[in-house]
Amino acid sequence: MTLVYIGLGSNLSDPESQIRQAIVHIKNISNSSIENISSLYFSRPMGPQNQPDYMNAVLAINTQLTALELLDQLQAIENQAGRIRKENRWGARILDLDILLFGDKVINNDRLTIPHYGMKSREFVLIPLAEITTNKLLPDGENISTLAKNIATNDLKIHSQLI
Ligand code: A4P
Ligand code: MG
Repeated sequence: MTLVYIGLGSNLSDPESQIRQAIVHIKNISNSSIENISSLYFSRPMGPQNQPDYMNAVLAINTQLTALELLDQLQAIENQAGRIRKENRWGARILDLDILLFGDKVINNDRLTIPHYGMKSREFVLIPLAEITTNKLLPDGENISTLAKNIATNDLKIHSQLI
């Protein structure tokens, strides 16, 4: 079993219900179980500002899948939500599911970069992640709670509870 952290984000087509629906689908992934779910957060867009605000959350699962098998499952859930992949970097999206951490593995291949390349600079990842972890270290030794405490909140707010 590997403890995995997944970041969820949405800013189109009723973001709150996209995230709630995604959690239902993640619950149904084989050989995996949900261990913890952060609050649902309201966040300001990173990247182009001419896009709606986001909803973000982080959840923890225990899985027997490999990282690539899990990525396939998460991309199927994104596609099922109607996600259309566009060229524009950091643009609006119905549903984004990112693998933040996969145990304490460091993975770099053509389909996966783990830890997620942007997680240390994103308040909408670090703050929900810190909510559901205690004194957890990244593979490079940095402490998630410390990173979360020191990052600018950029208006990040708890919107509601997911459990
Ligand atoms: N990939 C590599 N590593 C991973 C990983 N750890 N987890 C590959 C998931 N996928 C990973 O993904 C492109 C490819 O990345 C995948 O095929 C997979 O093999 P994608 O989901 O199509 O692309 P993306 O998510 O649009 O990538 P991009 O443009 O880097 O977006 P980001 O960095 O995810 O940022 N503002 C707020 N407030 N909240 C947000 O959630 N999100 C973004 C998107 C922009 N602004 C935001 C938010
Ligand atoms: Mg993504």
